Amino acid sequence: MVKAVAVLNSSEGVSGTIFFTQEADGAPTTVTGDLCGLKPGPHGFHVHALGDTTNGCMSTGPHYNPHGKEHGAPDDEIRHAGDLGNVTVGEDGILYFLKISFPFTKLIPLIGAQSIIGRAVVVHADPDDLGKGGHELSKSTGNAGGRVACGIIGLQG
Ligand SMILES: [Cu+2]
Ligand SMILES: [Zn+2]
Repeated sequence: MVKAVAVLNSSEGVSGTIFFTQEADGAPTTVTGDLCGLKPGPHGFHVHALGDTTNGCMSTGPHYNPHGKEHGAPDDEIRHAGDLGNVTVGEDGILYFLKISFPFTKLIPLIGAQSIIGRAVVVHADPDDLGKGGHELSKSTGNAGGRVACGIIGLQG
């Protein structure tokens, strides 16, 4: 089993920890964790291509997209590998992840050539429209607004 972790922080008071585990090569990656300090409601949640935070979350690049597709929903055929949809935050501003482990997380492995180790996880200010909002940004970012917090995905023992 391979385990990874991303510690998220932001100047806007958002913090949290996201955990990734993959049992074996070819298995889906399980995503768990928690976040606090976000405004209530849905927030876009993605794996971005780069583990670079030299200019904050802006330098994490676009959504992780090794297959050169358009942005979409996690259960769409046409989507970025890093498209994890939305996480929904309760009225208390805290997100308690249950567990994300669906076939779609096969596209974010921790093992192999397309591993997400060394990339970044990003949570956004606004909802991800899943490519269907009709906005000029829908097919690239889901028009999910600013990048409120991010963390680099690193190996965990
Ligand atoms: Cu994003
Ligand atoms: Zn995307």
